[in-house]
Parts: sequence; structure tokens; C-alpha cells
Amino acid sequence: MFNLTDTIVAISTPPGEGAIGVIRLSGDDAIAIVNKIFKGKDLAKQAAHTLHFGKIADGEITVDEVVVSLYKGPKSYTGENVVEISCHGSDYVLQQVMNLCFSNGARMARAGEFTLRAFMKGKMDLTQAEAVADLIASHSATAHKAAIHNLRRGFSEDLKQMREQLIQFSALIELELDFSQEDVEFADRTKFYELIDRLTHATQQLADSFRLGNVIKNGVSVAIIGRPNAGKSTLLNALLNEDRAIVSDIAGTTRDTIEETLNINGILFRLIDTAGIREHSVDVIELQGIERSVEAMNKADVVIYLFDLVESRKSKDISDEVFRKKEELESAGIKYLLVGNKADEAGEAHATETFKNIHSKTLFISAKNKNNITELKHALYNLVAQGQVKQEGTIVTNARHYGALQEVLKSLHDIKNGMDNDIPGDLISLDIRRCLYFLGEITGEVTTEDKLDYIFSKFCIGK
Ligand SMILES: Nc1nc2c(ncn2[C@@H]2O[C@H](COP(=O)(O)OP(=O)(O)OP(=O)(O)O)[C@@H](O)[C@H]2O)c(=O)[nH]1
Ligand SMILES: [Mg+2]
Repeated sequence: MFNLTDTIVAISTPPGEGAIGVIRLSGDDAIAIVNKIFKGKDLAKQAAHTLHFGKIADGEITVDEVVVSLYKGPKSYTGENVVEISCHGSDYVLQQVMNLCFSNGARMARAGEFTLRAFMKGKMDLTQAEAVADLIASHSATAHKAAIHNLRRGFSEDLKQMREQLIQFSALIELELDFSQEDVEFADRTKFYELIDRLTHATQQLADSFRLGNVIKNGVSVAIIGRPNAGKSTLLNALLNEDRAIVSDIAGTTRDTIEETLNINGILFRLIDTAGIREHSVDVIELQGIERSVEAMNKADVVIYLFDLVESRKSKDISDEVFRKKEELESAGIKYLLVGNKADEAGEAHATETFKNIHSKTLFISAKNKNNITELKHALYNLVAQGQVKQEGTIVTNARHYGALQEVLKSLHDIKNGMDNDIPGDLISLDIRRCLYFLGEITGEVTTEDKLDYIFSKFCIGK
């Protein structure tokens, strides 16, 4: 399915004008192809890892002045001959150079094909290849850190050690099978139990880190929900520290949802300000806004339910509603914070007294005066991180890895069960192989072309 013998070419910089634009070629003929269109030194005679200034020409016509970088396989990103042509960053120039590469025998690279080749040539394993994509897509310090950790084989090393320990043991068990007549035990069962426990613990930790990993990679959506005039837009502005949303004392000011991102301790939050929800609106536009609010609430990872403490002094309706909402959110399994606003006007004493039953889940703020906003940010962060932000070590950020880890856990469980029930060695051996298979699937030691195709097709061209 993969043709790995062609020489491939792609523009590796994003589209649009830029100071430079880079065209990358990889394959046996990369140097020969560029040599045909390059006016300058004879590239065939140059050493690897060198830079050369010259022109790219189409016959007599100069297309651009460029710098060419030469890499000779296997010491290159893909493990093949690689040439990068740094042109001036004009879409037109880049397209002309691409055309010249095509007419001299290169073919357009498929999405992720450079990195696929690096994988196929053993320059990196799958977790590293995937980390390349994650690194390029990282928008926050934690996402960046997780990607770099994987790019530098952090995760691969964890898995390799697990695999090696398991393989050793499996070899001993298989040896026993060869001597089955003699009823000997080479594999010390107590040690094996210990090993399986250790592996289960390590795998469970990796799998558990995915909840956070997912958050790191994709960010957290936070819907700010509440009655009209509760101060939702004021809160959005206070969290962002800018006047993003219109604030007024007219109930029903916000009509549409407004989304902005906020970085708290390296995790990206997408804050969504919504139209205030009231039961008896007759305004068609407001009703549509309310519909969107409900939708935002249902889709959000976290809901901030904001209520007005001044109103709650006037009527018990508000606190009743807050208690009801709490039940609702809890039974829907939605993560939430209950936040009482306008504490500046209502007074903390009233607030603490009224909401003492749900005290641990409630925060009192003044969005207008920016009081307790830092505490609210902490609460948001803790809600998603829940004390498991590890500073070091692997955080699983990839759903594919998570899926495979679940299978590893299942097989470890089966191995242990088998031993508990004294099942024959050859059956235990099968479970061990299954476990090894799924460990190997993560790094790509065992894989199929279909799977690779699926993984790399999500990359962009030129990567
Ligand atoms: N005293 C006081 N007033 C506040 C506070 N926060 C917001 N307000 C006022 O409450 C009113 C409503 O604020 P908004 O932020 O527009 O309320 P909202 O929840 O977005 O309202 P809708 O968009 O209509 O649903 C404005 O007059 C704000 O100045 C606060 O912390 N203290
Ligand atoms: Mg508003």
C-alpha cells in the first residue's frame, strides 16, 4: 500500500506570504532532482549536512535565489536522502519550484509521509511520530511538555521496560512447557505475581493520566450559566481581564454564546459566556439564545453556575434554584462550580449563612470588583487536574494509546486470574502474548498498514 521508493516533495511551511518558504524532498533521487534545477555548486559532489546558496532556474528563467540544505540517509529526518530548499516565502515561487520538482521526477508527498518514512526506516517509533504532530499542534506549556516528553522517547521507554520484563518471564514459562513431563517450575510464581502487580499498577497509572492528558491536548470547555443579569458577562471579562462581552443592567443583554480562551497554569480553558436562562421569555431571539445556552451547558466539560447574591437576599427562589441546579448537574455527571456573584453588595455573611449546606462546592465573588477571581481560577484548575498534575513522567494524551492500555490491563488481569486458578502454562503464555501485542501496538512494533494509514492521514502535508 505504501510506496516508499519514490522521491517525495511537499511545501513544509504554512501557506501565505512569509520571509521564507521551505520545500522538502525525501528519497533516493532527492539530491539528483534538485541538482537538475539548481544553479550553483554540483550538489552530487557536496558533503552531507551542508548548505548551498544558488538559484532555482526553469531553463533560462530564474525562479528564485535559494539556500539548499543537504542531508544524506540514513542520517536525516526520514532516514533517506533529504533536501530542503529555502525559498522566499511566496506561494507563487513555491508552486513554481514544486512544479519543477514534479517534472524532474518527484511526486507529491501524502499527508504525514515524511514522518511515516521516518517511522518505517526505524528513525522513530509510533509514539514519537505522533508526538511530532502533537508538538506542532501544542498551544500551551503543558501540551508542549507532554509532546516533547514523548518525542524524546519518554513513553516508549516506559513501555519498553514493561515489555522486556514480561518477555523474560514468558520465556521461562515457555521453557517449562518444553519440560512438561518433568513437572518443573523455572518461573518463580511469587516473583511473577509481583511482576504482574507492578505492571498493572504502572499501566493503570498511565491509563489514568489520560483524563488529564486529554484535557492538556484538547483544552477544557467551561460554560458560564445562570439567570439574566447574574453577571455572567462581567465574570467572563474579569477572568479574561479585558472588556470582551457587553455588560448592562438590562436582563437579556447577551443573546449569543461568546467563546474565548484562557490559560490557567498551562491548561487551556475555553470560556463560554451564554445568554441568561429564564423560564418565561417570549422574545424569539432570546429564546434561541437560551436554547444555545442549554446546548453549551450539555456539551461543556465544566459548568460554572453563577447566581446573584443580591437577588437571593430578596427571595428564597434563588437559593432553591441553586440547590436544584446542584442536584441536576450532579445527576447528569457534569463537573461544576457554584458561584455566588455580587458579594460586594450582598455581603459575605448573608452568603455564607444561606449556602452553608453546600459550602464546599460554592465560591463567593464580586465579578465587578474582581474579588476572588484568582480563587475561582484555582478552583477551575483543581477541578480538572484533581491533584494529578504530575510534573514529571508520561502523561498519555492520545486516545489510541489509551485504548491499547485498556487492552493491556485486561490481559494483565487475565494472566493474574489464570495463575489464581492454576491454569496450564500454555494458556498463561497466550495471555502474555496478547499483553505484549498491545504494548507493541502503542509503539508500532506490531501494526498493520491500515492502522498506519489511519494514523498518518491525520497529519498535514509536508510533515
Ligand atoms: N454589584 C455588583 N454588580 C455586578 C457584579 N457583576 C455584575 N454586576 C452588574 O450586574 C449587571 C448585569 O451584568 P452582566 O454581566 O451583563 O450580566 P449577565 O449575566 O451577562 O446578563 P445577561 O447577558 O443579560 O444574561 C450589570 O449592571 C453589572 O454591572 C458584581 O460583582 N457586583
Ligand atoms: Mg451577558
